[in-house]
Amino acid sequence: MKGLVIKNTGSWYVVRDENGALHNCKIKGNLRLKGFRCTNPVAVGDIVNAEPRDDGTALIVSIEQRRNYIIRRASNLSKEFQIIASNMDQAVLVVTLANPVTNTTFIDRFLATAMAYRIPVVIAINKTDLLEGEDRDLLDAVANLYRTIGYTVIPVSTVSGEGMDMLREALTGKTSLLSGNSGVGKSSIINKMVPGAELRVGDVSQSHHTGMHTTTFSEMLDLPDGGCIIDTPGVKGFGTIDFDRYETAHYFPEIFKVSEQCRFGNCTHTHEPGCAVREAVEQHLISESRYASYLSILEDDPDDKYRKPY
Ligand SMILES: Nc1nc2c(ncn2[C@@H]2O[C@H](COP(=O)(O)OP(=O)(O)O)[C@@H](O)[C@H]2O)c(=O)[nH]1
Ligand SMILES: [Mg+2]
Ligand SMILES: [Zn+2]
Repeated sequence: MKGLVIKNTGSWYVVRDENGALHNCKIKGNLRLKGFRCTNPVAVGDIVNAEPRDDGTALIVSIEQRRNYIIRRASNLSKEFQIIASNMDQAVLVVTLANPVTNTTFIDRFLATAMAYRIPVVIAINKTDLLEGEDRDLLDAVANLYRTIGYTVIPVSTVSGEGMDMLREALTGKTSLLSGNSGVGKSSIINKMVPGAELRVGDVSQSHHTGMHTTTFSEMLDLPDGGCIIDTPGVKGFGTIDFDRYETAHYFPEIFKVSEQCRFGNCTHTHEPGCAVREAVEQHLISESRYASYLSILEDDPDDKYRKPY
């Protein structure tokens, strides 16, 4: 039997076969030994082959090649990784400009990491109902900044309904990973998009454990018009992918573009003479917040890159 892993409940996986039937599956013991050190060799989004057992459950014996996947450290001090999800078409990053304010460094690190994983990102700016006057101008500025770089930005509110149709359109027919800090409204968005989902809203208990040894039970939720959302409660983002720090600029498209004009081919855009990137920041052609995020990734301790709980 071949099927799609739609839920991970710890030791059990729910697999939907090609006829739409659901199977409770365990993993065959020796599957754990293959590949890199990983606490969960099978992830939501995986296409797996499973062998039925007498008791009605099945045993996952192999995993089809993944189109993509994202990982994070299983815990702060662990050398083991956890695969969060696989075979995604895009990630939807939910951010807020009020209650709570999403840090721009978090946004930019997420975008850079997703680009390194080659996963397109749609930015949903939620809670726009809370923004009035000057805060509306801030919303326009932030949306404009990321649109100029090439991202799709959708201002939304689960309260007023603003942007919900546009977000639904962006989700339809695709497998989307829903990410973002605790409290930004991910569960509220799922409840609007997935009829009958009824996820708990305002539950922040998960966030206390972020960075500690939490096991994440991810789930795929079907959308009424096709496609699905992957919900990974307790996971805000993912650790920086293992890219060479000198490649950081590759994942900031507007910085990368300007860097062609730098005097030196190996310019890090920090101190070098003839740096076109620093020039562009001074002329406000590259945003200061984006440049600051770029520098913050450059300054990461290479041995510590999966540890930041962002
Ligand atoms: N004002 C406002 N509050 C919202 C909106 N969406 C969600 N919330 C509230 O934000 C809090 C966190 O929402 P939740 O969906 O649990 O966020 P999650 O932690 O990302 O899953 C809850 O109190 C929600 O009622 C919105 O569009 N506007
Ligand atoms: Mg939630
Ligand atoms: Zn430079």
